[in-house]
Amino acid sequence: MINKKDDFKVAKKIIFPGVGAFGPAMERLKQLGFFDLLKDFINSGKPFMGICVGMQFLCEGSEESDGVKGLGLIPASCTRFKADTKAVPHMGWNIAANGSPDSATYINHNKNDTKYYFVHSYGILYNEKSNSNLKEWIYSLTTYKNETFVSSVRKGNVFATQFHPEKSGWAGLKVLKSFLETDVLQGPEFIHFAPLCAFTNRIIACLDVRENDDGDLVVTKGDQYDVREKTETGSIRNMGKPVSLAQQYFNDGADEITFLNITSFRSMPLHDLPMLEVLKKTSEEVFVPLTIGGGIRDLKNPSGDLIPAIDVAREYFRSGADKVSIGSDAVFAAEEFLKSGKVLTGTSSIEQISKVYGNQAVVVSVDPRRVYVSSPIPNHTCIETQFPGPRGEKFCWYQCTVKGGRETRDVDVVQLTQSCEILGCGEILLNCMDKDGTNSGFDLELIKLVKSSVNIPVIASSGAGRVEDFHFAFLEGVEAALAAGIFHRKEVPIFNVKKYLKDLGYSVRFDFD
Ligand code: 1PR
Repeated sequence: MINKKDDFKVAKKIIFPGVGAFGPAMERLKQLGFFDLLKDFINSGKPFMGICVGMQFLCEGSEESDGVKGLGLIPASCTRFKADTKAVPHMGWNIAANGSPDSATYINHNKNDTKYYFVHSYGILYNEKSNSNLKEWIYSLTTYKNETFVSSVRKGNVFATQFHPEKSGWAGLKVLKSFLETDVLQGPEFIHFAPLCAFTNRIIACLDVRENDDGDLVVTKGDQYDVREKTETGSIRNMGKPVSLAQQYFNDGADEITFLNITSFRSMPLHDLPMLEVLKKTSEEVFVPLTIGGGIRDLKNPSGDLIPAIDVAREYFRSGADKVSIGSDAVFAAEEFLKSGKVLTGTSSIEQISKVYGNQAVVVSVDPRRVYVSSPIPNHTCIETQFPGPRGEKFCWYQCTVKGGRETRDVDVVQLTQSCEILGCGEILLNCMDKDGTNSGFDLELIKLVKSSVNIPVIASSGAGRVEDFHFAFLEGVEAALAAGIFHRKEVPIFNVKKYLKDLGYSVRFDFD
């Protein structure tokens, strides 16, 4: 681990897993005095591997942070994906393809089944004509809908991936192992071709975590957010231990794991965040992206000092989280934003965290519930529903809630998600209080409404009961679908969901390599 400048002298190989936005990452490297030391290390001919921003660092610059210079080794700049026909960031699993059959020294190019985890809005976009000067660098290409980009580079002692091998399951660990164990880095000249898009729809396992009445941290599961047994004791439902369940879902093939600390609306001092330990232990054994939600906001410690949300998030990232999910605080931020006439102040938790860690690191978790009305109302986006309300109302709007659904606010789901996208969130976790725990299928009308309102990825959540439900959600265009109850109760294994989707022709990730 490189902690100080002297560590560069003894390092034999360096892996630089850069995270965050390009500008702040480069600034931080310079502040630490590491920018030039990395340059010297690479020039010395010792093996270097960059990951994500660690790869972009090798470029001349990035559209993400105008005027900030990278190392300039790769003769290219990173540009933003176009959100014309697809969600941005490119967040999920995709292939890294190469036309040379014998070039699989590091990456499994040959089997189009091998998928790696990507999460980025910027990259080295590729087209055959303009990128002829990149020829000697390109090691693999990946296509995301209508754009192809360079997903890894390799030249001399330098190897770098835009995807995250450390989050790409066993396939990714093989990439890291090859880099660590292989000394000869020169390979044959590669044949470049733009591969077909193999972007997968993600299947996410969600673990709602809280203390039970005995003070143990357990995974629980609610019915429309009520997590107590319907018995006389009314104890908290206990579905298992957070770390071991996460391990199980990783082994079962979950593409991502989400932990939600569901009682975090209670005040918590920074040093006592219960999920930090869960994340540390999980990230030692689980090699897919981890999202943590619950209590991501400005906190006060017992002495009354303010701890900004960015510091809270930093603790979680350091403990192994890849994304943080913001619930209640996103609703309050959206209210402020709308009230101010859409002024960006930079002070909301979404803005604080996305500025440093990038949009892709900030998820907004939405807890809406239906409000039925007999005709459309002026201040909220209403839909005509196929499932009329209790008094036959033909319209409804989706009201946002905070504090685990305990309090409703005068913000609808379109206002919330659109505001949060502008504030800098990179993904929407779309729960639905009416559907949660019902096994009756996702609220497809809600999904359609939100999906058509934002350009960022949307995760369908709440209500999954059968493998078919995932297909129906994906037909509405969501990038991912999440379930809890059916996985915890072992009613529908993750494998069955993926097998069903694959048989229907979806691109799906199986990590059997
Ligand atoms: O407000 O930033 O502290 O975040 C709190 C987080 O905790 C929010 O993301 C909120 O959704 C979540 N939360 C709070 N209370 C509950 C509860 O259940 N009492 N869980 C709760 C929300 C919804 C999903 C669930 C899916 C799938 N749970 O996470 O896993 O609905 O369930 P299903 O497949 O069984 O239908 P903050």
